[in-house]
Amino acid sequence: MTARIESIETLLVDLPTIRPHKLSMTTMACQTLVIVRMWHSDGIEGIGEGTTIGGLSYGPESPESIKRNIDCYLAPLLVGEPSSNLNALRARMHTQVRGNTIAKSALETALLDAQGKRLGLSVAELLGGARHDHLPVLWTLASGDTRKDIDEAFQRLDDRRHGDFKLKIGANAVDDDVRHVAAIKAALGDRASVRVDVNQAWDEATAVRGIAALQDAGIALIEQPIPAREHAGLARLAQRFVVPMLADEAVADARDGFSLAAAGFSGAVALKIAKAGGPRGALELAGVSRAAGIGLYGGTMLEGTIGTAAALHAWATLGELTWGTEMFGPLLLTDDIVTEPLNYHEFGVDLPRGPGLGVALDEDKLSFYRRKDG
Ligand code: MUC
Ligand code: MG
Repeated sequence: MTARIESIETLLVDLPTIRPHKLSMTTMACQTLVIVRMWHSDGIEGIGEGTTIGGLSYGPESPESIKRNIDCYLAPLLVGEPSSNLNALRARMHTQVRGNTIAKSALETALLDAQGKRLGLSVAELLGGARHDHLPVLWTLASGDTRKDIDEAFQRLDDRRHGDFKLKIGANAVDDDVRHVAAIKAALGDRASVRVDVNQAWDEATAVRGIAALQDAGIALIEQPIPAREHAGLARLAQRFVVPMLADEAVADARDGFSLAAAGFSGAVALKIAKAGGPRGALELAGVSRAAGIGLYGGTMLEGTIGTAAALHAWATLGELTWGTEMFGPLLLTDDIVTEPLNYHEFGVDLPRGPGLGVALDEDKLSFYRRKDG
């Protein structure tokens, strides 16, 4: 008998960060995961996660809106439908609900997890098969303090945890940011590559000044220097500098990737399941980008283990991840809500083994950290 979706529960889970994480638009002391539990008539449970950064400061969905829009709009579209037809379920969600890509990603993840468990396959196998079982993972230095960032970087290098670093800038004056970045790069020398993420903080003229100085300091990649919607400006910066640009907020799905490439952009795109409405949409963006000669990078919204595992299954299917991944979200959090954490070692992380996502909820931790009033 065809299994059907029986019920969907969404939970908000608040986990403290190991230190303040300072981005251009917010400083995070806690991360809120939106966890989806989806039960099917064959007794299988699929789990998913939708997560954003800093309430509404990063993007148009908040943890609370993700939960509410799943409960009120998306879950009713899915409950009662056959569990296994992901194409039909995606079409229902995408035609009847606009936007809300993080909410959709949590649900698509739960559907893939359940289908994998049903068939005895990992999510990577459902997506066509893994090309890698260990993926490189960088670390973001964002304490806001140059000395602390340098110490943190050396610790991670010595532990063989991370070999590449991303610095969050844009909250301070451009000259101060450049000094901070150049000091860290000079301290690390050839031991590590250093990139920056400006998170849209500069206008184009400031970006030209800042990027020229960062390029001279030996920075390897410049992420989202100007506002997301300025595709033509990002293409101009990509053409102007030798150091490549990484499009993050500017590109969510395959259509954005196409329009960015058509505007003359070269460089790389940050794939994120949260931006693309799930692993499938993120892989569609990967296909368009690759066809346009644009490099790929496995991006995070600082998800916990469930969302991180979902993304890893998707990135593992890609032959080439030019710039590796930043799937370190669980390491930024003081605790976890799964029984077995991901295995980070040798500058990367192992792809969890299936079936499904290959991760399981720890019920005690979940009931401890879940928000009781929402
Ligand atoms: C972003 O914009 O890249 C990813 C890593 C990190 O520290 O913040 C995120 C968001
Ligand atoms: Mg970014």
